Amino acid sequence: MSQFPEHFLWGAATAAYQVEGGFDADGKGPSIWDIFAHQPGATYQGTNGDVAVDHYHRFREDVALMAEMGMQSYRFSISWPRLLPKGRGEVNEAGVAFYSELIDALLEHNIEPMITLYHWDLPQALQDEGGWEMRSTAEAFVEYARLCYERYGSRVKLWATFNETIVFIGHGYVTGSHPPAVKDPARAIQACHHVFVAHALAVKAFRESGIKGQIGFVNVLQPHTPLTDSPEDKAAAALADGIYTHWLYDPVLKGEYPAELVSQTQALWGVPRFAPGDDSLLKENIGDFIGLNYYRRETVVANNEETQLKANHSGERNSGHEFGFKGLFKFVRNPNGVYTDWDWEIWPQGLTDGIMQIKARYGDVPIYITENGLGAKDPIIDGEIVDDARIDYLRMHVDAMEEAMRQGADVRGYYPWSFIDLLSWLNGYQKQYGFVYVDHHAGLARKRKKSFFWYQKLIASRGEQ
Ligand code: BGP
Repeated sequence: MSQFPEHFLWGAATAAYQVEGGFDADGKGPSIWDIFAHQPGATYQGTNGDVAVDHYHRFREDVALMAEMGMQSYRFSISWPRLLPKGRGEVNEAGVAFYSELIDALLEHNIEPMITLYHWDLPQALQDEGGWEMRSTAEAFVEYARLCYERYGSRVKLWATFNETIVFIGHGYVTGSHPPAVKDPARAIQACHHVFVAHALAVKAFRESGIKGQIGFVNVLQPHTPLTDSPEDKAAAALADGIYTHWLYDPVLKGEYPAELVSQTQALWGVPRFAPGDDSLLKENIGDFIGLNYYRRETVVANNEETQLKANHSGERNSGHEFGFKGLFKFVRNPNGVYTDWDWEIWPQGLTDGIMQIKARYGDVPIYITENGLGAKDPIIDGEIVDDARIDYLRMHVDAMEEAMRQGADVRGYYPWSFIDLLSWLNGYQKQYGFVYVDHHAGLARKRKKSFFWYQKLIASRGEQ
């Protein structure tokens, strides 16, 4: 029997920089991604989000497609510098109006908006002042959050503050592959702390605003399995889990850092500096839900080799994916694993296990699966986009999510990544995730893929199909 209750939300997700385009339209200020992606060699073949898939101008057409597919909710992010070009202060009313019209269009089609306030496009003006390393950025974030509550709060019930700390902090301050392209774990730890402070301040402001809704945090869910049973590999996998999961979930779900892990890693990157009052701020402002983005697991070994932080951005299998920190852990290929062209292991069981681990550690926190999907170069046969591999991937993960619900997890919605083909941050437009194809050789025309019709049936049958 289906585990999906009537109020379960079947949705899909996107993020501003990846779909909107209009990067300098109607008074928008530059974000760190606008600047970064224009630097030679920063992204795969120099792709950027200047135009993206032009959702900024075509959102009505896109919302009509969402409605046709039967989507009940749409997770999208707001571009902070579209609303506040300098990050704080003067409001760009044209930017405010864009999201206002988008929200109205969604509601006209009975599609519940879920807003992500921060999906990585920090106003460049704030980066120029030091970005997330400065506590003042957390204060500017709350000003921005309040503006969004004020303008959209009467119409929007579901809110998330941040998307995936591990990615924008990890890549922004450790691997250096995202802006601001720093490679210094100690700076990462402090920037990350200011993100938690910003989250807590925004949760507090949300509750003060009286909005009748829920606010949460979105994190990557990435299980780590040791390659062998050796105590070294097991310890390396546990450490990777601790860093990827506990370090980033505990502060927003328990209001504190995992003490044991903090002392274990102190010699490597120090400890976050707290300002007076941070302790109680974090503890008193736990969000209402957690959003989980699940794509893959990693197989882990202990690592004494030099640090290597290379990822596959070309979509050619086995093209130099080597990711490991000296003395900590290294990700290796699972010899029995099934992989995507970008060397991500497909492991649906990890979604069930991961959800159950969250429940075991944090209790009955409501969960939304805020991202899940397959990045692939979709086959086109006789003009049709026959993305059977995506359908298989999503079907297996819907089953895995349902299994966690059967085991008692409170999962309230599912948002595959992504509604439409869009810009993959470092992999260009060739890594497709959408239900809707975008033809870059035909004026960005939209076309329904095979998975569009599959998801339409899945929603109509409430997960049965
Ligand atoms: C998540 C991000 C998304 C999206 C997705 C797929 O980390 O929240 O914005 O891009 O991953 O990743 P990629 O585009 O690198 O394949």
